[in-house]
Parts: sequence; C-alpha cells; structure tokens
Amino acid sequence: MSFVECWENYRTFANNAIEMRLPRPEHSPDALHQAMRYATLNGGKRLRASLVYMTGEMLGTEKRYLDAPAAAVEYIHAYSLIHDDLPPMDNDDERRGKPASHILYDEAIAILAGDALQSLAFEVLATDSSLVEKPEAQCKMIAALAQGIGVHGMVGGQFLDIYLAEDYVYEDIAEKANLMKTAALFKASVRLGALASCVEDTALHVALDEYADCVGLAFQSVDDMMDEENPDRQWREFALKKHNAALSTLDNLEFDTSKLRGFADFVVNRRS
Ligand code: GRG
Repeated sequence: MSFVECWENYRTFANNAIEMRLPRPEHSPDALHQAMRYATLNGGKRLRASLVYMTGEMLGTEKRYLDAPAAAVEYIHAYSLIHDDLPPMDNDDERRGKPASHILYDEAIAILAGDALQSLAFEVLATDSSLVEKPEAQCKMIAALAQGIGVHGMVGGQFLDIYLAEDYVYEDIAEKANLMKTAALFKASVRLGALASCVEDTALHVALDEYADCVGLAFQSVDDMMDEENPDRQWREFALKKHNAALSTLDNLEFDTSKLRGFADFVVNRRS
C-alpha cells in the first residue's frame, strides 16, 4: 500500500493523538488554550506525524507507541508556524487559508501559544503513559527532537534564512538553511518513529537520516517553488534530484519501504 492510500488514516490518527494530549480547558487560561487548539487542529497535512507512523510501522512498531511522538512533532511544527507568521519573521496574516494565530488572537498570545506547544511536545515524550515502558527510547526521542529543532536544526536554519539571505548566491548556504529549517524536523520525525521500534541497526538509522534529509530538501524546494509567481525550473530539477537520492537511500533496506517511497513521490508532486 502506498503513502497516499494510507494518508487519510495517518491524518485521523494524528488528529486524535494531538487532540487527546492538548491541555484541557479547565486546566489552562482560556485564550492561551484556545490559541493552542487553533494552531494545532486548524487543518494541516500531518506530514511529520505521517513520517513517524510510516517509519514505525515499517519497523514493526504498534500504533500505540507512535501516537505520542506523532503528536509531539506536530506540536513543534505548529509552534514553528505560529512564530514564522509573526511580523518580525515572515509576517504572514494567513495560515492554512485562515487568519494566522497572531491575527486571530494577538502577538503576545501567539508567542505564548507557540512556547507552550514547544514545551508540551517534550512533556508528552517524557510522560506519555504509552512510552513509560520504553524509558531508553524515551530519552533518545527527547534528545532527537531537541537536536532537530534547536540551534543546529530548525531555529538555526531560520536564523540562516533570515540573516544570510543576501548570501544566497552561494547555493550551499541556501541548502544548509533548508536542511536545518525544514529537513531537520523531518529527520527528527523519522528518528522518533525508528526509536519507538527500538531496532538497533546503525546502517538502517544512517539510511533513514539520509532519506529524511533528501525528502525534507525536496519538500522545501517545492514549497519555495509554489510561493513564486514564475517558478525557476532549477527548483524543480533540484527537488527531483533530492527525490531520486531519497529513493536510493532506501534501496538496501530489508523492510517494506513502499510507504516512504510514496511519501517522497507525494512531496515532489504535491500542489498544496
Ligand atoms: C523561535 C521566535 C522563534 C522563531 C522560530 C521555528 C521557526 C521560527 C521557524 C521554522 C521555519 C519554518 C516555519 C519552516 C517551515 C517550512 C514549511 C514549508 C512549512 C509548511 O509545512 P506544511 O506544508 O504545513 O507541512 P501544514 O499546514 O500542511 O501543516
């Protein structure tokens, strides 16, 4: 079965996992609580959660171990989108065809909702009842997510994107920024799925890391292309090159890689 055939299921799994682990209204201030729900439950393709589910399933892991990490990566993704839309960042008034969080609420609430979602992601990994029977995997998941989103990952990539944008004539800086800003969270998602499986196989983990890097770069490149009025053909060529590289990383794995392959196809063929 391909990724697209399973995608609807993954989205449903992810939506339930996200909703279940959000704080209850009676336990959190009203507007902050609503802003956290709005940013996480307001649509979204659930691609990062799907990577957790697909990787975990490929390695034989039951869904009940994948829900918490799937929710965690989507909380981080939602936090990054809230902050990315703020005036000092991308300054976007809309997200997913609806008002951005800072427009619907205000900037302070949007910042706080992003902050709270970030800490919720780690709280879920550290305390979710489904993971307590796998304490070693739990610690590794927390480390993998922290590494993926910090100064050497998503936030560092955003910094490069904003402050070194004028140096983009040097393609390697653009690629580095995208590797950190976008691919690092894809990589963390794949790693979380793999860690939930507790499979000890260095070659497998290296291949999956490479797959996620390539697919993340292809995804960002297509995203940039969709933003442009006259997309440069080079973006498409770059995305296809990374797509092919992503598929090659899976060639020697002794698992059913069809869904990860389908995901890579989806990433380069998507229109939204
Ligand atoms: C810490 C103040 C502060 C800011 C950090 C984290 C951050 C700002 C920026 C991260 C950079 C970022 C937002 C990258 C996103 C890349 C991207 C193309 C996102 C869109 O992903 P989709 O299409 O979104 O999967 P949906 O809506 O489907 O969930």
